[in-house]
This record gives sequence, C-alpha cells and structure tokens, in this order.
Amino acid sequence: NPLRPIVICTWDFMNASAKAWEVLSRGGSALDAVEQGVMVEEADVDNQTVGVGGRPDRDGNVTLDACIMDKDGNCGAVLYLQNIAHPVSVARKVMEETPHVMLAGKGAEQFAYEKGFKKVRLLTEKSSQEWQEWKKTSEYRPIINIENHDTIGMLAIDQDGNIAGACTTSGMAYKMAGRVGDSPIIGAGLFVDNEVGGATATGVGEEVVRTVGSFLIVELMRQGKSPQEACEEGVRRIIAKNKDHTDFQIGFIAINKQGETGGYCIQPGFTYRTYSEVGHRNNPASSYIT
Ligand code: SD4
Repeated sequence: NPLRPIVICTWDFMNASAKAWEVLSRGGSALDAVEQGVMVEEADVDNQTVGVGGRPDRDGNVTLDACIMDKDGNCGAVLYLQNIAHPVSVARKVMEETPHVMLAGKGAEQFAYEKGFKKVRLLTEKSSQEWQEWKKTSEYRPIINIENHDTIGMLAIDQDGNIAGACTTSGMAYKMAGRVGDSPIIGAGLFVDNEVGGATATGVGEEVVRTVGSFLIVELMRQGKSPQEACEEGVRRIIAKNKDHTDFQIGFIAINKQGETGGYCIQPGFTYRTYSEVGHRNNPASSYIT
C-alpha cells in the first residue's frame, strides 16, 4: 500500500511539516504543500539558518537562497536574495512567471518587489549581536549540527501521487559576501523527478554541489535503490572525495514514488521529520560516523 499523501523534511521541523500535511490532507497539491511548509521556517525568527532571523554573512548582510521544483520538472530559484522574507515564494514566481530558472541578487530582489513582496529587515537583534561577537575572532568554521534550527529541505507527495520539493536557507553563517551554497541549485540541494522520487540536502553546501548530490540520489533510486540506500551512496560519494570528513556535516533525505523514505548523514545528530496518515514523527538518521 503506497503511503501517500506524505511529507518529509530535514531536521525536526514540527510546525513546517504540520503545515504541509494540513495542505495535503485537504487535497492540496504537493507544490502548495512544500511552499507553505517551508514558509513556516522562513518566517520563524528563532530559526537562524532560514529566512528572517538568519545569520548574516561576514559583512553583516543576510542573504537568502531557495528553490522549488514541481511534478513536471519545472523549477525556480533565487540566489543571494536580500530584504525579502519568503525566498521560496519568489522562487515559485520565477518558475511560474518568467522564462528563467534562477534569479540572483539585485535582479531577484527587484523582481520580488515587482511581484508585490515587501521589503523587510532580515537581520534580527539576536543574529546581529552574535555576528558582532563572531567578528572579535572572525574564525570561520562551519558548525556541525544545529539541531532543529537549520536549513529546511522538504519533499511531498499529494493525493494524486505527484511529487514536489522545496529548499530554503540563509546559507552558512559568516560566509564570504556573495557566497551561494547548494540549497538553491537544482540537482545539488534539491531534485525531483515525478517518475522516481525526490531528494534534498542540508549541511556544507560546497560538498553537495561538488557531487550534485540530490540528482545523484534520484538517479540511484531510478536504478532500483531504496531511498535509504540512495542517501547512503550519496554520502559515500562525498566521503570518497574528502579524506578529512570528520569536521563537517551533510544530511540527505529522499522519498520514492511509493512514499518510502530514507535519510543518511556523515555525523550523528541529523534527524528528519515525516508526516502522513499514520502519524508524524522525527526520525534519527543513521550516520557514516557512529
Ligand atoms: C548551504 N546547505 O548554504 C546550506 C547550509 C545548511 O544548515 O544546510 N545549513 O550550504
């Protein structure tokens, strides 16, 4: 029996997955579910890795990356977007209302205003203070796990059996100005193929981009691997390219057309949430390093 509708997301994002489930359970599309789901985290000022309240780059600017992909393989992304609260919704507009897939920086911001998005201040007092504190040493080192408050990647299957996905982040805290990670890159931070399944990532984006992680996982599922096996192979590819994989984290989650899910990571600590008619739960992902 296929388990769908179903939603799965990175980390223990209870409210975001509940929102997506609410959309799915009243017959909404997977696309609406993932957009409205991740918007919950974009709006949450206490999540310092997504949307409003995100940690800034080393110059003190909060810059957001997001993408979205639908059942027909359409996709939209915004990169290095400032002053806008809901980058995933701008990404959806790029997908649906432009001939392009990606808009970056000032162009993306201008497009958002044209579509009626309001200018907001993304930097909160808390994130600003932490940044001032960070500047005293200016030591850049990605933090391995920040459980519950991290990048959100979400995949959903609706009652018609269609799959969609979204991913949204403020990127690595104190990154260089202009840096873009994996999260808005189709194939890296997110990939959906409605015939097969979907995958999405969290962690050090540079490593996910180098292996085109989410696309790889979907292709592995196409060749017959389960979502769990495909996520494990995705992590192994990254490890194979990094002798020193002890000091960074990558987490992948995946779903196949049947509604089976999986998740795998390098370091212990990564979890993912699932929500379906059999209930909702936070699943600890198994890890390469135990
Ligand atoms: C990035 N993958 O920008 C994102 C960061 C992330 O939890 O996942 N943080 O590289």
